[in-house]
Amino acid sequence: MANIKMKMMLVAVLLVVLTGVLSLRALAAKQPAMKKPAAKQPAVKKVSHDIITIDGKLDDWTSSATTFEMPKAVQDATDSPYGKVKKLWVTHDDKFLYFRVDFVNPRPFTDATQSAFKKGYWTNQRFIILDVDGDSRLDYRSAQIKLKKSDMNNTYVAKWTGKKWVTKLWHQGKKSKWSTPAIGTLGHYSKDASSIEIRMPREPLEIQLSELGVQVFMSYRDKVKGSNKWISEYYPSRQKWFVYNLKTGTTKTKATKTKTTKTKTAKVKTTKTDTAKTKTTKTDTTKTSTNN
Ligand SMILES: [Ca+2]
Repeated sequence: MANIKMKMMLVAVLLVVLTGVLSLRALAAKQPAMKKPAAKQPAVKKVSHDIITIDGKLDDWTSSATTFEMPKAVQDATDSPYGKVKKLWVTHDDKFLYFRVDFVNPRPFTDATQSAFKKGYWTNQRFIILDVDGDSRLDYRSAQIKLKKSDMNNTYVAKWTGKKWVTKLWHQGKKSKWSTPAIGTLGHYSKDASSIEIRMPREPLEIQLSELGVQVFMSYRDKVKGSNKWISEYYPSRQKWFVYNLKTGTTKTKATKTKTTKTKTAKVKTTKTDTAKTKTTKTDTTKTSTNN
């Protein structure tokens, strides 16, 4: 009798211990899932020294920014001298992406107020095109616009929905969440009009990868020095992208398969580092796509 009682007690004790162990394990298994943050943006290298003020003054662009030289073949083939781009600069901090475009020739403004272009020159001033999800198809583009009683230094960002362009980030002064100087989109030509610096907030762009595809886009019509037709010129080309790495702040060569043409692009890993000049890494990007 006593023996049976003992056995029953032992079983009871074992059950209690087992239940305890199981519930502890269940708790342990649950904990990491509960602690897991909603990872939206990729980890970012701290570049606290890269705070760029968008004011048209370029002295805050330091050697830590990544630079991309424009392909000579594209430069040489432009419709007008105003389509020629020299260099793209890209940098970022935890809140913003910063771009600077250096033109071969200053923008043909009528005067220093930068509020109008010379007769016979029209442009959309859409300089930056972004691919933020790695499919080598455009997602966003910047645009400069002239507002009433203002110059051309107003910037907004449009999103390509797959069918049409919609304004994603409004320019300053608009009643919109991202339209304040502290957190919003900004752009400003340099005083001599041969460069422009542009800032975009990262959060609303829903950047999914640490690698950003960037193109410089020149859209204009030049009656005086060009063919008087609307022209679209892309750097490095319509099919190729400069790739900027948000994690490292440097570039990496990347080739992707296109969704539309299913053409397999050869993977080219040619990363040249120019140690003499700056810390930048130049890249031969071969991301192929069919843009809209
Ligand atoms: Ca500046």
